[in-house]
Amino acid sequence: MSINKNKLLLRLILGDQLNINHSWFSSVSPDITYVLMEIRTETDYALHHIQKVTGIFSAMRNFASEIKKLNHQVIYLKINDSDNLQSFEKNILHLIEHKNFTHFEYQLPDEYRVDEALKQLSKKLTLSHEVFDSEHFLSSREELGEFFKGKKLFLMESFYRYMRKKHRILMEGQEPYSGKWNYDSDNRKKLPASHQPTPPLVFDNDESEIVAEIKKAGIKTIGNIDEKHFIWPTSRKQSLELLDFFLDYCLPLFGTYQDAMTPKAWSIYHARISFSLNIKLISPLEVINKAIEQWQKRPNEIEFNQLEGFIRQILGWREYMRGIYWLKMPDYATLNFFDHQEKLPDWFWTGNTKMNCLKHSINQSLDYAYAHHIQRLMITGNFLLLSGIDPDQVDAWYLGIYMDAFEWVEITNTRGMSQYADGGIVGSKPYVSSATYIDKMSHYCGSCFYNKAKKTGDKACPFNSLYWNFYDKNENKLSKNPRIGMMYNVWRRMQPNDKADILQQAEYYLQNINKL
Ligand code: FAD
Ligand code: DLZ
Ligand code: SF4
Repeated sequence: MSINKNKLLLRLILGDQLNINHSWFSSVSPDITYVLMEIRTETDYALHHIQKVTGIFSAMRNFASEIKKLNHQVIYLKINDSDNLQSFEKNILHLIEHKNFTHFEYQLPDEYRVDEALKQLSKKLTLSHEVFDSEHFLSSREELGEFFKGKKLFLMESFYRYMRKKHRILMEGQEPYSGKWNYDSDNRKKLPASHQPTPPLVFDNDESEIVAEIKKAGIKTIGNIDEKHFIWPTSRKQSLELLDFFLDYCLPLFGTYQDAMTPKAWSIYHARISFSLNIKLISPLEVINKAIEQWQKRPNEIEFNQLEGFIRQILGWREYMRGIYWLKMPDYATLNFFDHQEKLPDWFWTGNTKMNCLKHSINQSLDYAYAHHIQRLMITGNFLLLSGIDPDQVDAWYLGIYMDAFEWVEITNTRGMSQYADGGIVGSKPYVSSATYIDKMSHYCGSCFYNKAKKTGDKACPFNSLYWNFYDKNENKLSKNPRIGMMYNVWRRMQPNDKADILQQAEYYLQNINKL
C-alpha cells in the first residue's frame, strides 16, 4: 500500500524508542522509511558504561531487524559506517537531501537536550514535519504540572493516587482495593543472614562484534563487560522473559526485601526491568497488568502488599519523576540547594575504597551497570551528599554508569531525591544516614575495615561523623524542616567536646576523601 503518490516519509526512531506496539508500525508502506542511527552525540554526551552502549546498540539492531522482517523500510546507520555523520541533525538533513523525502516525523524524545535539538532541526526543514507521542507513558509530559497547579508541594503519593484512579488500577470504585493506598510500612526488612536470594536470570548474548565496533570507533566508556556472555535483555522477547522471571520468582518477596542490601546478591528480588522499560521494549501498562494477573492467579503466594509496592514504583514514582522533569527543566539541571562544590572521589570510578558498603555498591555497578534503588540512594548517594560533592559531578556519574540511566529519570532521582539539590521538590527531606541505618538494612558492616559503632578515632565509620557534620553545616537550611527538627535536638544536646571531635573527624575524612 502506498500512503500518497508524492509523499515520501522519513521517520526517526531514537535508541530509547524501541516500541514495536507504537501505532506507527500498525501498517506497512513502501513510502515510509524508518531511520535508526548509532551516533557520537549520543555515545559521548556522558561517559557511559560499556554495557549501556552495547545494550542500546544491540537492542537498536535487533529492533531494526524485527521491523524489517515485518516489511517496513529501514535505514540503519552503524557507528563506523562511512556515510554516518554522527548527529541526528546532520544525518537527517543528509538523508532528506539525498533520498528525496518530502515529510519528516519523530516521536517526542524523553530528554530535554534531544527535544531541543529536534525542535531546532525542525525549524531548519523546508519540508513538512510532525511530532508524535511515544505512546509509552501513562501520563503526558504536562499532566503532573496540571495536577499540582497552584500547589507548593509536589507529593508523589497524591500523584500516585490520582494515577490509580485515572487508570483504574487496584481500585474498588473510588476507593483503593482493600481500603489502603500504600503498604510501604509492611515492607523493607533486612535479609536474614541464612537467606540466599533467588539468583537473577541473566542472558547469554554474544555481543563481541558490537563491542569491537565500539572500541574501533574510539568511544570512551567505563565499567566491565563479558561481551561473549552479555547479561542484559536486548529484545522484547528477552525483556518479557525477564519480566516473567521476576513475576514467577521475585514478586512474592519484592516488597519485603526491597530495601535490603547484601554483598551476596547484586539484585536480590528486584526486577531489573528498568533498561527494557526505559528503551521501551516493554510498556509500563503491560508490566502492571501482568503483575496483577499473576497476583490474581497466585493469591496465596503473592500478598497484596508486594504487588502494591511494585506497582507504586512504576505507576507512581516512574511517572512522577518524568512529570517533574518536564515541569522543571531546564532549570532543574542547575539547582544546587546546598551549594555543594566538592569533587567526586576518584574511587567512584574504581571501587577502590575500604568502605565495604561503597566498595560493593560501586564494584557491582562497574561489573553489572546496575545497583538497586537503596544502594543508589542510601550508599552512594548518601555518601556523596554527606561529602558535599558538586551535583553536576554526581549527575554525570549516575547518568553514565547505569544501564537504565536516561536524564529524565536519572536527574530527578539523583539531583532531586538523592542529593536534595532541588531544595525539596521531589523529597521532603534529604536522604542521609549514619552507619546505623546501613547496618540495619545490610550485611556490609560486619566485614568492613571501619567500625560502624564509632563516630571518632581509629577506624571510625566515616558515615557517622559526616552525618552530623552535614546537619551542622546546613543548620540554617534544614533546622526548620519539621521532618528533621528532631535530629537537631539530638545534635544540640550532645556535649560540646564530643561535637567538636565529630566535626574534626569529619573534616579529616573530607580532607582525605580519596584515601577512604
Ligand atoms: P525495581 O526495584 O524492581 O522496581 C521496578 C521498576 O519501578 C523499575 O524498573 C523502575 O522502572 C521503577 N522505579 C522504581 N523506583 C523508581 C524511581 N525512584 N524512579 C523511577 N522509576 C522507579 N531509575 C531509572 O530508571 N534510571 C535512572 O537513571 C535512575 N537513576 C537513579 C539514581 C538514583 C540516585 C536513585 C536513588 C534512583 C535512580 N533510579 C533510576 C530509580 C531506581 O533506582 C531504578 O529505577 C531501579 O533501581 C531499577 O532497577 P529495577 O528494574 O530492578 O527496579
Ligand atoms: C544512550 C544512547 C546511546 C549511548 N547511544 C545512542 C545512539 O547511538 N543512538 C540513539 O538513537 N540513541 C542512543 N542513546 C539513547 C539516546 O541518548 C536517547 O534517545 C535520548 O537521550 C533521548 O531520550
Ligand atoms: Fe559502610 Fe561504615 Fe558499615 Fe563500613 S562500617 S560498611 S563504611 S556503613
